[in-house]
Amino acid sequence: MSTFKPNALRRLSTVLSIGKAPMPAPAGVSTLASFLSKAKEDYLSDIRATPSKGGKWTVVMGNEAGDLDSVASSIAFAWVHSEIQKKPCIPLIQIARDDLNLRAENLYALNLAGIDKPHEQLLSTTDLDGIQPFPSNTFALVDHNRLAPSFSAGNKNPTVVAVIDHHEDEDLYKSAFPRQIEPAGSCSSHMANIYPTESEMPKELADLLLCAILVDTNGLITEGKARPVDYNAAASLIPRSSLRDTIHATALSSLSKDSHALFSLIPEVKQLSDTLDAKKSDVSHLGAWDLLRRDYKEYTFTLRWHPSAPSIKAGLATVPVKLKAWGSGGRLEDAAQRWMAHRKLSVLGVLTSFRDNSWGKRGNGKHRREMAWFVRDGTEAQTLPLDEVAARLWAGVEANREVKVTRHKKMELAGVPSSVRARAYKQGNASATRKVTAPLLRYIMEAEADPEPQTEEVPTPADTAATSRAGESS
Ligand SMILES: [Mn+2]
Repeated sequence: MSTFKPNALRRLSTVLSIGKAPMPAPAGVSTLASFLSKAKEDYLSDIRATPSKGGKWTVVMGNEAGDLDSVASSIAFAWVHSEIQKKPCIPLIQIARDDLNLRAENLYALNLAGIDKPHEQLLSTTDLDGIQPFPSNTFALVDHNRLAPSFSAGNKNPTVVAVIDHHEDEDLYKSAFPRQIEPAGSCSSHMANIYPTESEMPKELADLLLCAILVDTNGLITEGKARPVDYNAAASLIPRSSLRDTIHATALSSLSKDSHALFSLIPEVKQLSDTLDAKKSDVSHLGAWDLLRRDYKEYTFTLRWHPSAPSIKAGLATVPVKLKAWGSGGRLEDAAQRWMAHRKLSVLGVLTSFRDNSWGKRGNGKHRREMAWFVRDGTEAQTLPLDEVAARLWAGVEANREVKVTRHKKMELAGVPSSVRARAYKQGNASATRKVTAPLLRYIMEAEADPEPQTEEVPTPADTAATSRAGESS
């Protein structure tokens, strides 16, 4: 906080002087929760009775990591589409129902937004298990911008009608409208900023979006990932959120546009952010298996350099605890083998992000990252050119000047079978998140020419550095 000037602090302390007593929560059912329950019930009854009825629905999804940003953004989109634009729209949370429990910060924020039985109120992939092809073909994407293959496989005319995101633009779906893919700390900020001004936003939705923004920007601190779009979003959300009852109204209206960075100093905002952060950081109850699937994304690559150009599946798991604390003694190798077999993966990257001297809790130590990679010759599909793929991966990762890896001497990964190759690294650049690693992996796997580690730099997209400040990945 040392970057704030004393006069700005004084200004803030005068405008934020009084906090009114918290108002009791209004009686009755949450607007947002009843909307979600009804949408889920209607959607499931439509597709179960007459599968073709799925065609009248727009299915909106966040990414398959199922983080709060994805959950909040997809719910916000569905609300606007259904309740304001009067077109049927259902948010699909891209994780299994039981996996909702892996993110305590999500449960907390959903509960704050009146969604107190998310397992019942939200549509998850578990609700659609075994239904092939996917029962709807109109999609909206938030918090990612490429439709996963399982939604288009065997599906007639799958169409992406809208994209709102803050990841690297993959240049797809050019006729989608809106199609807004711009850097931001949180996709939820885009959702707040494009909310129709003439319509009232339910308090619960403001709470949900605000929580997501706080999680993604470390509480809107100036040293974090927050950008002007995030501050603008928070400025519009706070007066509509349940914080409006505890923060004095004049305090908010007095915050001028250029002092939005001071949001992190409002006690009520800081308290909410600290609570979410504590929930998110406490993964001490999770073992290796849960840690691998808690924050996980999956990709399909075509090995164009190989004569038969096979397609493979690869996964990237982000884990907020250092490898040695949960993966030593063969635990990482074991969990990785099981997860790869379960997901039919040829490549798995485990990306850790943590602070020194901390066990899953936020400490004051230095922010560090590690990578562990596994390449596996699966028996499910075609035989993988195992050693060629592994050699490309090691060479490509080791040559990359953005991640700056060195071999991890304390993680030998000796406990893998002969059909698996594995290597662990320490990352020299702790700011390079999965937003950097995912495009790098795609490049290494798909580039037709051999990556030349000695003479040629492996490129990473120009805009990734800007979206990958220190902190957790998105
Ligand atoms: Mn996001």
